[in-house]
Amino acid sequence: MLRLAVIGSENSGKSTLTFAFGNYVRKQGLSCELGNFDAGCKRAKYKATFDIRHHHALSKRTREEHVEVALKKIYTELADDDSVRREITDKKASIVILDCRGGAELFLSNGPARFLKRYADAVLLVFDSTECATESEYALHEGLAKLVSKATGVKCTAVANKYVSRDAPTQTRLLSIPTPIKHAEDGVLRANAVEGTGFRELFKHVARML
Ligand SMILES: Nc1nc2c(ncn2[C@@H]2O[C@H](COP(=O)(O)OP(=O)(O)OP(=O)(O)O)[C@@H](O)[C@H]2O)c(=O)[nH]1
Ligand SMILES: [Mg+2]
Repeated sequence: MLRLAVIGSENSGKSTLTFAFGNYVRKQGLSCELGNFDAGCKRAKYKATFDIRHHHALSKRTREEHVEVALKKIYTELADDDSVRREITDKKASIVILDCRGGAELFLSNGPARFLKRYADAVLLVFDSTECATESEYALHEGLAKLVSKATGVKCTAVANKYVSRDAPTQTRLLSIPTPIKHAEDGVLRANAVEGTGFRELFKHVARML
């Protein structure tokens, strides 16, 4: 079984990717379960077989403390919570995707890093490629993924989401029709969670770790 944690900044498309890639994994003949690890999630985007909101509510804590502080505490508590960890480890699916709240910076700190170390076998650091003006921003996320790997001991790979190939004709890009996504030479995977493109490479990447 592979526990795949999805992390990344707000609105990068973590939940959409979790749901769509989960369906893709099932189409490849593997069983896949989804876990919501966003304690502040207001509306679920998919049917999760694990929901952190049954254990921790972010809104209760944020009345008294800053959201980042509250998140750190939740992940720190989870890291040592063997009963919750067992709920994930005991799943029978080939792949369990953990849709986590928080970006690379959060998971570089002690408690959250230990959470990933104990709950995940691999991590995807999702970022919004439409917010990247230059290739160097891809390199930045690739670097952040490496730092997460180092801090957690779990392999973390950057995924440029909302990606539409720049080689696509203008009209294709404007209409956002699925375009073939070139193999990532730079170690950053490309995907478009809405169009479902880039999933073949992403699946190959994940399957190598099974
Ligand atoms: N065009 C495009 N839109 C996307 C893609 N993935 C996600 N979105 C949109 O981006 C928005 C945010 O997606 P979510 O999946 O909620 O992102 P998230 O990272 O889970 O967000 P939070 O949990 O709120 O931090 C939604 O409006 C999605 O429809 C994509 O690949 N392409
Ligand atoms: Mg989400």
